[in-house]
Amino acid sequence: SPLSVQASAEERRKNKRAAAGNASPQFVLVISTDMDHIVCRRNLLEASGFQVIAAFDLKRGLKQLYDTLPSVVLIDDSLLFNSGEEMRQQLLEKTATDFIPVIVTAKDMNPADAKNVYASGVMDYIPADKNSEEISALISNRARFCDYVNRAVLKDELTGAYNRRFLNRELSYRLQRIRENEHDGLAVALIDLDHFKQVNDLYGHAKGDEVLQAFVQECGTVAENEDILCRYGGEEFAFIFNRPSVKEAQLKLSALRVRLNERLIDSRSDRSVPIQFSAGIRVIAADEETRHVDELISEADDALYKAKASGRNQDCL
Ligand code: GH3
Ligand code: MG
Ligand code: MG
Ligand code: MG
Repeated sequence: SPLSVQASAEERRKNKRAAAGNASPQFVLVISTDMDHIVCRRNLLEASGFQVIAAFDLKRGLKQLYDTLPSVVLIDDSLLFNSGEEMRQQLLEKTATDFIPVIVTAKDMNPADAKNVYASGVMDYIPADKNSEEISALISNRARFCDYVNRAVLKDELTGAYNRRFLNRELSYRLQRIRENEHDGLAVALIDLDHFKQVNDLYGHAKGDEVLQAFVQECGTVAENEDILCRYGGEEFAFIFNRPSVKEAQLKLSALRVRLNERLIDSRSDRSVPIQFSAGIRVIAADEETRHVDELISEADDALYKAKASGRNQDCL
């Protein structure tokens, strides 16, 4: 089919997630019953560097929306407004949550409809035959907005690690994929820096901030492709490892300990102290009946508490 998309959904999401950090291809989801319209938009958008994902009805469009997190959704007004209230709400809620602009195209523009279209949460309402250069520029503009906002909303400003909002979103997505048997499982390490208050007390808050940044940098050196570090809050982090192996998680954490030990807070000072941490590891196997993100985190937190109670600077299960 001329509309087949080569990259898998997983691949597209990966790109999309990377886009929260760097420039990478942006996806436009075109939902339309009109094959000619889709082909025409696809040619236009691909020429501008976008990748196009197509769906012929709202049901399939919704599936693509969840799987690929596009930067813009372009949809026929007839599909958005005649496919049933429930699916329309689902599209509008999901795009609002992920800050994905929705552009509605209409074959016959009715100015009287515009108010209702905008009131529903749609960002742009345009004629389907609008000049193609103008459409390209509009879509680039909206895609930029989407990526900018997502970056601002999903990353922690101090350290550049992902934030808790991203953690919740990413973990629930992965748990869902595990339930659908499309994911091999994962491990989460909940990490809390040891005696961090002392770091602030000894060196000042600014130095404490630097330590948090250094910690995140070192985590980057042990992370593999799909591993993700999130700042959970304060001096607590969640490291998501993409394989359900306790052993691998432990190996990465000990590699991290070695790196941190070599990187003292202030090597010129005789009061130098190494950055140490305690961690609680929770593994979710592919066949486990996984539950809610909160439960997963809370179990990792229990293990973290054990590590603290057992003398810190160690991991527990
Ligand atoms: P332990 O976890 O080993 O029990 O001891 P702790 O000293 O780390 O204990 P606690 O969790 O109570 O203290 C965490 C400290 O981290 C308190 C807070 O001032 C500091 N902190 C949290 N966020 C930041 C931050 O963004 N920058 C700096 N500099 N300090 C922070
Ligand atoms: Mg803490
Ligand atoms: Mg604490
Ligand atoms: Mg602490």
